[in-house]
Amino acid sequence: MKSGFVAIVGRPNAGKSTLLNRLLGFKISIVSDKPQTTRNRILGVHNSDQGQVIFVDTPGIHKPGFLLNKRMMENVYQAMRDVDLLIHMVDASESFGKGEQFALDLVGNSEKPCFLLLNKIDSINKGKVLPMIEFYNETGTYAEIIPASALDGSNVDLLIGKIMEYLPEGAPMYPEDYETDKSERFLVAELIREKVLERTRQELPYSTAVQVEEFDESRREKGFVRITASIIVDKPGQKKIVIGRGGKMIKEIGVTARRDIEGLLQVEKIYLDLNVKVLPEWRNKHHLLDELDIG
Ligand SMILES: Nc1nc2c(ncn2[C@@H]2O[C@H](COP(=O)(O)OP(=O)(O)O)[C@@H](O)[C@H]2O)c(=O)[nH]1
Ligand SMILES: [Mg+2]
Repeated sequence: MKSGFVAIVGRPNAGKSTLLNRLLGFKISIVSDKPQTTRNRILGVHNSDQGQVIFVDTPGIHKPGFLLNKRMMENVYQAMRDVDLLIHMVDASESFGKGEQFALDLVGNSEKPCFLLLNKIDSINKGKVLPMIEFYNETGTYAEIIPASALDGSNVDLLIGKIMEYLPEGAPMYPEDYETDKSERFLVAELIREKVLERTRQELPYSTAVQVEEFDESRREKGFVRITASIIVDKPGQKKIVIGRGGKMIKEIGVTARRDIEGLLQVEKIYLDLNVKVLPEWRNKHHLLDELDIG
């Protein structure tokens, strides 16, 4: 049996969280078309006849500005130190630039074996794939180069097969029913944040956090859970946007989040109480980041 840790790293928006969800077969890490969606390290456990792979989803590799971003990058470095194998994910539909070079150097300097996953091949001209493989092959950084699509699942089985070849022999580290290191509370907050990200633009996605204040599961056996959560923003103007005209936006966020949370917790009905709080400069304050369990 094989057993080991694999970190999924790469630029923001490469598709890392989409891949983690695909590998596990259910949604554990939120996904959006905005960069810097993932802020924490998120463990997801994959079991098969061949062994156990513990995948670590990470924030996108970027140059940090706020304290939040420094902590996000600290998560990337730590994940890279702690694992047996790295998967560097690249969005193959984007042209190579400075940001990608930065990521390439970062994984190139690591002593861990590293795979390159050329993602989003569903969205590009097939003729572009071979030259990209050649380009990355010449860097000498990668043990394997795999074109794939996290979205439609192409070559994801192949990826798992290759991972198994590189992982050490060993007994599983986690029991078979252990899915993630994150609490339901954390996952609930993330699902709500995902709904905010879907509906906002520019600065707002970056300056939003979600905190679950109350998680009342005293009636869970009967199929009801009551959750109170705050959507945290940086400025009063942002609060107005999140609430929306006549409360329209926050209502939509609530309706869509509730559906997902019902699926996550496998209960019939969630009562979701949402409010919006302004916490200026939360992204630069250690105690708030700790309290919000971010980074
Ligand atoms: N066409 C296409 N889109 C993808 C693929 N993988 C991810 N995406 C999209 O890319 C965006 C970023 O995905 P996400 O998983 O959040 O990226 P992350 O920031 O690296 O975690 C989302 O809009 C995804 O739906 C893929 O294989 N093909
Ligand atoms: Mg992500």
